[in-house]
Amino acid sequence: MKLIIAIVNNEDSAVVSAALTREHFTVTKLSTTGGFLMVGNTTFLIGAEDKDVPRVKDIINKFSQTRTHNPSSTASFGRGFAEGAMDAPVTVGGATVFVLSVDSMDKY
Ligand code: 2BA
Repeated sequence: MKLIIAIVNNEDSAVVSAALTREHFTVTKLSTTGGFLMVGNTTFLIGAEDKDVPRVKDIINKFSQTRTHNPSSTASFGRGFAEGAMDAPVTVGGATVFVLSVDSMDKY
């Protein structure tokens, strides 16, 4: 079994969530914040059988768009801003996906 951790743009999170649940994957959504831009994003936790990992990744990839973050359009107070790195537009995403091996999963 694997634990998939996927960091998704907030604007894509609803459609990603809907697509995953429609295909009977179970997901947990966390409200998170990127450390560089200090802009909100969504982190999905998805427990999945090894054989299903490619399908989960395909769905996330299909519904996650790459966007350009214009620093002047949003208040940003992160490290990048502090270092004066926020003058130029920043390309964000699609999604950032980690796949971790799971020793066990129990429900009590
Ligand atoms: P943020 O940390 O807010 O980063 C937003 C975007 O800023 C990144 O897009 C990247 O293009 C740029 N960026 C991030 N750190 C940078 C740095 N130290 N120097 C220059 N540019 C930098 P993405 O790579 O698509 O990442 C989107 C979000 O995914 C990140 O938001 C963060 O929340 C998460 N993420 C990405 N890579 C990660 C990693 N290795 N570990 C943990 N979280 C990660």
